Amino acid sequence: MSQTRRQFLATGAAAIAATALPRAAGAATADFVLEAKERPIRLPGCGGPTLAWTYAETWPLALRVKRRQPVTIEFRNGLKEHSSIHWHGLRIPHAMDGVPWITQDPVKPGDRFTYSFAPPDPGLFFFHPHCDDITALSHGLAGVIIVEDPREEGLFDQEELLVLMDWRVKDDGSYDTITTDKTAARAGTFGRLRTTNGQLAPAYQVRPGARLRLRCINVDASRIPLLDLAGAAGQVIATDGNACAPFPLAAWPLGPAMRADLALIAPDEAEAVIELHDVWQSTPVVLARFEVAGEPLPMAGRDRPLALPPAELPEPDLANAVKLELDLGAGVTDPAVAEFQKLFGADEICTTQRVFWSLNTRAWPGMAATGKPEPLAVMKSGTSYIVEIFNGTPHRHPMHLHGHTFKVIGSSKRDVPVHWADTVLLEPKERLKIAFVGGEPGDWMVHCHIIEHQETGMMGYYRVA
Ligand SMILES: [Cu+2]
Repeated sequence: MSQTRRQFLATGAAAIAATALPRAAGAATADFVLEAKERPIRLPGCGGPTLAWTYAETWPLALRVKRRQPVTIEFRNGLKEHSSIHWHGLRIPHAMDGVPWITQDPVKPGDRFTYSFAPPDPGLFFFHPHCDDITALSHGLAGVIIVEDPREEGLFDQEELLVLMDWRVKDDGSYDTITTDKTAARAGTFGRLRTTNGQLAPAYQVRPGARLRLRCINVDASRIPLLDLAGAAGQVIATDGNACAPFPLAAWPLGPAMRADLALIAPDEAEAVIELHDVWQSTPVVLARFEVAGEPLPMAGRDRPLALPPAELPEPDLANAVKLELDLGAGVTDPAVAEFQKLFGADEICTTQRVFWSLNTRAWPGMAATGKPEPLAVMKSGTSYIVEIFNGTPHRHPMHLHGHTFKVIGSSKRDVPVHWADTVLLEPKERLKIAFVGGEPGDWMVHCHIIEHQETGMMGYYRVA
């Protein structure tokens, strides 16, 4: 690696590190301390502050950890409601999965809980609470965690983390309507202010010929952008953080909680501009800009393929897999919900208040200390499964499975490349197959990541025995 290339790499890394919480010092022994509380932030174009819920003084927050290295993260709950942290996409022990009443007791206001795990897979992951998510996520209570892998060192000259989120705010910075029954029963509520890293289409400088990695994550509760690039050709090199056989980027959908790593080589012309677009509408929305400037990087870097080392995940045995079905439904009234909720007592924030959606004709009643519904299916650890998901609704649903990374192996409607994921988008009337190996024993949530769908019935769990 040339001196210029190395210096440039260091600059790129520093830009990301600036958003990470400092390692805890003093009394705490955890590697990171995350204190969830209300903090005022300034959003672009707003006349006043927005009272966000954040885990740290910076938003967005990005933690960097190392693959297979134990990490401890102390969560302090400075909110007025109980909470927990779900580590979305990380294949970590069940007791660390962060779902109140299912994997741990809720962390009460003023209390603490220490998460500890050694992340097994490299990539870009997500963390957030798992009750009252529509309030929490709409107020920004989310973070990202990047798991570094020594196999990836030196593959790129520069990387940028791009955290996409709509803010449901008015011009004065105060909150707009977070949810309505009408939108919860359809595509979800959309925010007016579309941001990338909390800014309007932020600009980054890149050198001519630079090998650029864009780690994109959608932390929004509803929006599904179609990612595309203008000014350079891009490849998708990782899906939900997991390396894939690179494929050309062309209107790749990034549903809530989904991630995509894009790779490209910056053009040679100084003053060229590359833009990351959402091409869902006929007029693209610019999500970020990359301005080419400075001395060109050596030609030698451009011949290597833009790819990551292959993912190292449990490979499902497709020939001998047990087959299951998961039907996504709309407009269901499930009398079992009301019956179940009689058990619940006073915990409101985990309770399903309205039912618009279902999985296998059952609506999720919520989480409670006093019990839970039966699982969607019982699986065996180490056995391979193929789940055929059918979306019988007129809306799209990004479906997430906790604690497992699955392989998307086919669709009835789209030419979807085989890829690893923990969240997969289903188009209306689409049948899609995923395959995976039953993981650690425990109850693992399955749900839509359009949060208003999740919180109005579209959730359940698989029990791995
Ligand atoms: Cu949904």
